[in-house]
Amino acid sequence: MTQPASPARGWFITIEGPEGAGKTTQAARLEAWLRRAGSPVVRTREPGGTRLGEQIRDLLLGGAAASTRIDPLADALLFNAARRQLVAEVIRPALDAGTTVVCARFADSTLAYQGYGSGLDLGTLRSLETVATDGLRPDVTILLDLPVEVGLARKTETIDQTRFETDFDIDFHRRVRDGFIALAAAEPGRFAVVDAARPEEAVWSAIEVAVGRVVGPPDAPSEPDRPVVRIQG
Ligand code: ATM
Repeated sequence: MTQPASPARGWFITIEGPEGAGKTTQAARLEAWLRRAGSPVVRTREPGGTRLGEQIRDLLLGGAAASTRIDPLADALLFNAARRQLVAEVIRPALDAGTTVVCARFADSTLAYQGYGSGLDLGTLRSLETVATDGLRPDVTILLDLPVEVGLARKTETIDQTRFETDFDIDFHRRVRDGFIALAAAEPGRFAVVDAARPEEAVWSAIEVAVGRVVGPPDAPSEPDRPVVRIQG
């Protein structure tokens, strides 16, 4: 990764990855770590994070969705509708106020799932993303990568399965994983790829290093004129 110039707003950090990668757990640890550093933080997720977004999440992932064959473009539009509301209501105001935002999943998930997974045109999806986000992009994206079999096995041990685990085959999930890896390879300055098959503590250590290189360690919060340094992913 290359350290991006300090934004004249809060940092926007996203955590991406396939199912069972531990995004929620690691996002919570990152939030706590940033708070200890004295940084105001908002942690949120996609789809969701607003009242409307959580309703859309329910539509897309709840019980009713299991009995509906949802068209991939309808999927993409609904994920982007939730994204739009989250950007407008939560993310943009927080960033403008100097607050760091940690978001579990963002637009890369649509490219990976509806693009690489379901086969929608990536250019179309990028256009939708730009409309939904007004071009807002994360400063740092942590990709928690792990073999699909490992991630799906972790999910079958839990009760929070969605149609993505029950209705989509293993090849779909392999395409999603490969898609995330391709997205990371195309933007090495934004992405840090972390091996999420390792124990939680080791995964956290890698995230701490990757984010710390960009925003500064907890005892040295970033300053607006921090010099840009070159770092390894
Ligand atoms: P989790 O937030 O629990 O990871 O579930 C959200 C699901 O929505 C996830 N499912 N699986 N597997 C991925 C899917 N999703 C998309 O397909 N496109 C998107 O744009 C987003 C944000 C999520």
